[in-house]
Amino acid sequence: HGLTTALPAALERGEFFIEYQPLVHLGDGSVRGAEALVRWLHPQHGVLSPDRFIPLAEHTGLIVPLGRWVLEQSVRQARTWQERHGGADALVPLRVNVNLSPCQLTHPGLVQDTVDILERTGVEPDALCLEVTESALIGADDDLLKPLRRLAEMGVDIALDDFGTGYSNLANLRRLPVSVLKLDRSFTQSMQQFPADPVDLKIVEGIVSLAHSLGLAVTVEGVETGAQAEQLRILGCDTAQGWYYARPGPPERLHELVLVDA
Ligand code: G
Ligand code: G
Ligand code: MN
Ligand code: NA
Repeated sequence: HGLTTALPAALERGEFFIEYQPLVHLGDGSVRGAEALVRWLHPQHGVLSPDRFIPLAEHTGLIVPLGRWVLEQSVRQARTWQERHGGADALVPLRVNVNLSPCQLTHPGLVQDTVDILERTGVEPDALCLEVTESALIGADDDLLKPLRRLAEMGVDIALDDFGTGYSNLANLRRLPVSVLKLDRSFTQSMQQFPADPVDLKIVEGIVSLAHSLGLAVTVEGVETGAQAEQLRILGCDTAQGWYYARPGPPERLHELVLVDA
C-alpha cells in the first residue's frame, strides 16, 4: 500500500497536523478543553482523515512514534491555551483529550513518555485525558490495565471512548481505571427526534446514573443541534462535543470560543 510505505517519511517531514474539537460543559455552556484529532496533509492526496491512515499506522507500528508526537503536541497546546486564558484567576484550566490506539497501551514506554511530556511542558496531569475505546479494553487483563492504572493514579483522566457500541459490560467498569465515559454518537443521534425514543432515553438515563454512582463523568459526542444538547443536559450528561458547538479546527479557534463565552 502506497500510503503505508509513505507514513514514516511523512512523520519525518512534518506532514501531520492536529485539529481540536471543543468540549463544552452542558450545565453552563463553557468551553473546558478540546479533543485532539490528527490529520495528514498528504502532498498528492490533500488532507487525509485518521480513518484512512491510523489503521495503517497501527499495522506497521508507526502509531507508537506518531502517537507520541500527537501527545506531545497536544499537551504543549494545552499549555499555550492555559497561558493565554489561565493564570491565577482561571477557575478551570483548559484541558486536552488525546486518543490512544490499543498498540500504544501495550508499548512499554507509554507511562514514561507521558510523564516526560507533562514534566517538560509543566502541564498538570489532570489537564490531560487519554481516550481509549471500549473495545480495546474488552477482556483486558491486568498487564494491559497496569499502565492505565499508573497514569490514573498520577491524576491523568482516562476516558472510555465510543461507549455503548461494543459489548458493554457495565459490571466490568468497576475494574477499569476510567474516570470518563464518552457515549457513542449513536445515542446522540437517537435524541434527534422529539420526543426521543423512550427506550433510548431510558438507556442513556441508566448509563448516566450508573456512571455517576461510580464517580465517572459522562461526555456525549456528535451533538449537532440545540435540542440534542438540551435533552442530554436534562438526562444528566456532563460534557458535550459536536458540530453544534464547533467542528474540529485549528488550535487558535479555541481561544476565540473561550473568549466568546467569557
Ligand atoms: O477526526 P475524525 O472525526 O475523522 O476522527 C476519526 C477517528 O480517528 C476517531 O475515532 C478518532 O478517535 C481517531 N483519531 C483521531 N486522532 C487520533 C490519534 O491521534 N490517535 C488515534 N489512535 N486515533 C485518532
Ligand atoms: O474519537 P472519535 O471516534 O470519537 O472521534 C470523533 C469523530 O467524530 C471525528 O471523526 C469527528 O470529526 C466526528 N464528529 C465530531 N463531531 C461530530 C458531529 O457533531 N457529528 C458527526 N456526525 N460527527 C462528528
Ligand atoms: Mn475520541
Ligand atoms: Na468517540
